[in-house]
Amino acid sequence: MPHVTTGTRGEQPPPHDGRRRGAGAALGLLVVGAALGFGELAAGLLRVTSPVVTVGDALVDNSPPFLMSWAIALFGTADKAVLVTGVLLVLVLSGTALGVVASRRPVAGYVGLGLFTAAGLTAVALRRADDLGAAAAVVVGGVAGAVALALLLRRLDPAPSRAQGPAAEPEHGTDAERAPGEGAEVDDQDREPHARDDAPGVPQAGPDRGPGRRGFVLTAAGVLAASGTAGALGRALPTLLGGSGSGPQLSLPAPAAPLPALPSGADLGVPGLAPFTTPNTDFYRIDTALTVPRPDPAQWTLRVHGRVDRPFEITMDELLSRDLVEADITLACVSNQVGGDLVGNARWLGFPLADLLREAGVHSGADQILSTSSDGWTCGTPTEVVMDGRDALLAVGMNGEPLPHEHGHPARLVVPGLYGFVSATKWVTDIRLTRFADDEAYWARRGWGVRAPIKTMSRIDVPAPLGRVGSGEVVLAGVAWAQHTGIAGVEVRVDDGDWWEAELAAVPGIDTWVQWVTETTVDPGTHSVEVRATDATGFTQPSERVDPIPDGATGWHRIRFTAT
Ligand SMILES: Nc1nc2c(c(=O)[nH]1)N[C@H]1C(S)=C(S)[C@@H](COP(=O)(O)O)O[C@H]1N2
Ligand SMILES: [Mo]
Repeated sequence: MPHVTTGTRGEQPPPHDGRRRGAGAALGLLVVGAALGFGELAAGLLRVTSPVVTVGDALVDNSPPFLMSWAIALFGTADKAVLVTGVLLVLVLSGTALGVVASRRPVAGYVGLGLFTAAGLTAVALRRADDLGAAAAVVVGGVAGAVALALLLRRLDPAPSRAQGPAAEPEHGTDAERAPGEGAEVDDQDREPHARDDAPGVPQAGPDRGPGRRGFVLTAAGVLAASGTAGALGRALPTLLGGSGSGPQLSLPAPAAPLPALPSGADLGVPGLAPFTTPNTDFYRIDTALTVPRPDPAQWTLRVHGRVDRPFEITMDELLSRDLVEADITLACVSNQVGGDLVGNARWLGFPLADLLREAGVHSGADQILSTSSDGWTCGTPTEVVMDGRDALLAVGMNGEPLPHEHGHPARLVVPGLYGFVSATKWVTDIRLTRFADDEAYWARRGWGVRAPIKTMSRIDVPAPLGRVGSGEVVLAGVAWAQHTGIAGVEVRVDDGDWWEAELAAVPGIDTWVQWVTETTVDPGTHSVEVRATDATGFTQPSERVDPIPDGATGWHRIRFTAT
């Protein structure tokens, strides 16, 4: 138990600003921790979105497009981690400030907490206006913060009466009303030995109050433990309560007409080359959700409505009892840079989206399928594309398993040939037929394309960029894609020499990527490789480098490697 012995016996203690600030900062952090922990617990109990996530979501949704593009460009798929870190940093900084101020002016602490709570409620209103539970979780967090603040302030500032003797010992509650000028007395806690010496034999505190500093530390430890437990419990509750926490539990029916196995030779098995089928656990993940939504399959419904003759709603049981089909489809993200890995291939199981829409009877003129996820993300897909006979799916399975939570469990859309942001709604719960003239989806509103077919693209996987290989015979390999068009050829050149045709692996159809491979001989030294694909329409990838925004990157992928 450290004792601070500055100041001499009998002197008025000088105000120890640094120490007071330190205690205040700790207090502020504990208060923020209590608010977060109990907010998390309330969210877990009420089965609603955690306040932190709601705030993060609201930030994502309401940040200006240039900021989002910048964040995606700069941080890629780490953008979420960066955002969460940023939110936590802001909380730590403002919590510290709140504590320092509150240690002098308790009222300001409560006002600050009120502002936090108001910010949380604003986020709820912006993001899930109809969600009273989410609002309640925010309020619970705010109240917990206030309770922690009251408890800690009491301990932080136990001694205004000491100099005056026990008769003047105030009720703890009045601490909060002390005038700011009296803040210097905070330091009395540090001077416990002196205070004690100054009034020997005088009972220092009520039975509930330890010596000041010790009392503060004990209370702080108590608040920390309670908040930590509450937070951990809140986080664990969804898993403990709902069966869906531990992993998708759906049992999928077999497809009514199973696809044949992949053609032999679809996967060349070249070390370092992306496998033809991307394992679910390696599949790229892109979405705006800070925490993975986990709609309960038992409660899940998909509503199909809008400009249709027969709006309806379908449950998961009804969906699974239908004749499901399989399709091999390569998904690609519009944000993928030339050479990037925001692309993956899977065998999807689902119900044909066109059939579903036909049941509803789509009005002519309803040129946009506006789909919405359980967390409110929206996506606009051209109706004519989905209805043109391609394997657009309302998918429930991915590579023989229920959709992983990260990839849209229990149901998502997959449309071959369109970038994910205009076609691949995960956690889909609502499909409304509308017109592009009437409604703008999430990314369209932020300046991205409206109709965004995937651009013909190719990538070099082997050698790895800046990789080292032995000189002599060198294997070059990669993938190329032009979904729903098909790849006709892939050309490669080394050190800006002549182009030559690479060998293409087998494919199950025109909706997947294709592996390519070729060989060359190189001298020791550094070399470049470049690749370009030509699709089945005869169109060859242009060399011109174009940024992903608004509707996909172009350019030839070029890497350097060293032969030794
Ligand atoms: N609900 C929801 N679905 C979404 C998105 C999203 O932000 N929210 N992002 C889309 C984008 S931009 C892409 S590229 C694909 C990625 O799907 P994946 O994460 O399964 O690879 O999901 C699409 N579906
Ligand atoms: Mo995307």
